[in-house]
Amino acid sequence: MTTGDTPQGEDMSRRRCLSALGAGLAALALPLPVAAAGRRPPNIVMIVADDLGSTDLGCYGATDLRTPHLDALAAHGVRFTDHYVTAPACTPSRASLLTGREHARALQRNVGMEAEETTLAELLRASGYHTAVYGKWHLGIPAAVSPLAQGFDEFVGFKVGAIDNYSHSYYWGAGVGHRLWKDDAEYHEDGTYFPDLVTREATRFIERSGDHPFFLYLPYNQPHYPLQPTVTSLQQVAHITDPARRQYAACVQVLDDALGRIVGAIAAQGLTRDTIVLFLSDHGHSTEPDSLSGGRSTPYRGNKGTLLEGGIRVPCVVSWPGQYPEGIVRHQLTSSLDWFPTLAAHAGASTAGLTLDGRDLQSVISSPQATAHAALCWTYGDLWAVREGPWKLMGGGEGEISLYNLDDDPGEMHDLRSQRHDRFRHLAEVRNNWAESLRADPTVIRELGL
Ligand SMILES: [Ca+2]
Repeated sequence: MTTGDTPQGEDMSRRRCLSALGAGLAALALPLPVAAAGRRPPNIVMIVADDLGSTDLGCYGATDLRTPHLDALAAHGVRFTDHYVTAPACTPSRASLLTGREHARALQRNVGMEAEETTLAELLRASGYHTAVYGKWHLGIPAAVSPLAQGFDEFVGFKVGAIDNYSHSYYWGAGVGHRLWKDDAEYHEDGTYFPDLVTREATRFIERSGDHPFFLYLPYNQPHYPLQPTVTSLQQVAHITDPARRQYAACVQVLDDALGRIVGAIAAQGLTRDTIVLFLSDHGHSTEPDSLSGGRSTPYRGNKGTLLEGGIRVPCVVSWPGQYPEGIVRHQLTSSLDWFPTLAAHAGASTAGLTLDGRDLQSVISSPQATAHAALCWTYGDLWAVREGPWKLMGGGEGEISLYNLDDDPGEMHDLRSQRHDRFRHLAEVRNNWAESLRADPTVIRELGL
C-alpha cells in the first residue's frame, strides 16, 4: 500500500487524554436538547465511503454517476457543501470521526488510534446503545485497539487498508494473507462479496435491534481499490466511456445500492423516524495506481493525500425524518469532528471531561445563519492549511505558501499571497494559534509541522 493506507505518514502522534483539559473545551458544545421529552434516543447509522471524490454524487453535481439512494437521502435530509475531514488519508480521518478530536491527539504512531481514546461507540454504549461496526476498521490491528476494545459490541470486517472483495486477502507488499475478522478472531467466508457481507450483517443487526437504540458504524470499502464492481453495477454505468471512470462509477453504484438496502432495512423495521442516517467520505478520491484515478473533485483541485479541496472536502449528508429539516443545503464550515458532539447530544450522552475539537451542529442544521467554526485548520505530515470564510492559506512540503479565495477560485489556481498580505497575515495567525493550542497538549507529538 502507498501512503495513506499504511500507518506511515498518517500516524504521527502520541497522546494521552488529559481529562483535566477536557472540561474547558467540552464546554464549547452547545446545550443539549436531546431527543424531545418522552422520545426514545435515536438509532444512529454512520456510513463512510472510502476514497469517494469530493463531488462524486449526483446530489453534488456529478452527471455521469448513478447515485439515486444517496440523492434521495439528501432530498429528505441535510446536505453540506463545505464539509471537511481532518486529513486526506484513511486512518487519521477515521480516528477524528470516531473521537471528535484532531488526529494529532487521537493517533499513536504506527499503531492506529490510541487505546485510551473515548470513541463515539464507547460513549453511546455507556448510554445503553448496542454498537456494531461492519466494514473497514483501519484504526489498528492489535486486540488492544480493535473495535471490541474501542466500544463496539460486534465487528465483522478487516483492519488493514484494503482487501480483495472475494478472498478477503491482502495482496499488497509483504503482508499478503487472509485479513477478515469476526470480533477478535479470524473469520472465513470465501467468495462472499465484501460489500454484500457488510450489508447483510448490518441488516441482521437492524432486524434484531427491536426497540433498543443502536449505533451502527458502516465503513464500506467502496470505491477504494481493488476496483471490483459487480456485473450489474457495471451494466448500469455502461454509458461512461472512460474505462477508469466506468470502473470507479460502478463501485460508487455498489456503495449507493448498499445504502439503499440499509435504508430499506431500517424502514422495514418501522424505525425510519427513530434513526439518524449519516453519510460521508473519509477523504477525497485516490490517484494511486491501483485506483485507476477514476474519481473526480471538479471544480476543486487535488485528491487523497493533499490538503487541496479535493483531498479534504467531502460529500456529507444527514437525515433524521421528522426531526431534521428535509431537502436543505448548508454552506457553513463544518467538520467530521462535529458528529461526535452532535450525535452524543441527540443520544443524551454527556461529553463532560472529554477534550473535543468538534462542535454540536444542531444550530447549523436548524439555521443557515448559525456558525459552527469561524475557521478550520489542518495538519498532515509536513503539509498544513487553514480556511476562514472564502480564504484558504496552505503550505508545507516542497511548495510555497499559497493563498486562495475559494469563492472566486474553487480550483485553487491563483495564488493571492503577494496581493493580499492582510489576509495572509491574519490566516497565518489563526493557524499559528491553532498549532499553539495543540502544542499545549503534551500528548501531541510535534512532527506534524505544529
Ligand atoms: Ca480512504
